[in-house]
Amino acid sequence: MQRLTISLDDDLAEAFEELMRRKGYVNRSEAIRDLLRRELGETSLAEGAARQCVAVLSYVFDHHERQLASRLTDIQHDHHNLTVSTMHAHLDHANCIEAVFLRGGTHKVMDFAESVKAQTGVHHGHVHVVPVEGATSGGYFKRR
Ligand code: NI
Repeated sequence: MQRLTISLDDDLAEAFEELMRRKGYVNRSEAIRDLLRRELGETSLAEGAARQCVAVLSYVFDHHERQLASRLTDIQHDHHNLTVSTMHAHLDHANCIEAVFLRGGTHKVMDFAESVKAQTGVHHGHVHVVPVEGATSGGYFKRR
């Protein structure tokens, strides 16, 4: 564990305190650690350094849409090596929400997510990709 001392302009320090309040952080170190982890993860994904990932794909769809529900199931079966689990909830008479847990090569996972989001009748598609490192060294995630 290393201790860092950082200097911030007053405006930035106040904005940071406000951000912490809004997000519910009670300690600055944890807020800074989360900001750093997110930036490191996004940089790693953007640079293509993270070959493996875990991800959650979520979307809303109308199950009355012609053949959509079975098409979505078919797409998941076609990529059974990527799909770990799917959670489904019936929101109202017509709409369903699904969360699909994915694991595998980052490009494959992202291509799969985009193909689902692009289906006619799929709305509010969003994928949260978490880069995985050190998968071969016993731990799934590098501790940082
Ligand atoms: Ni449903």
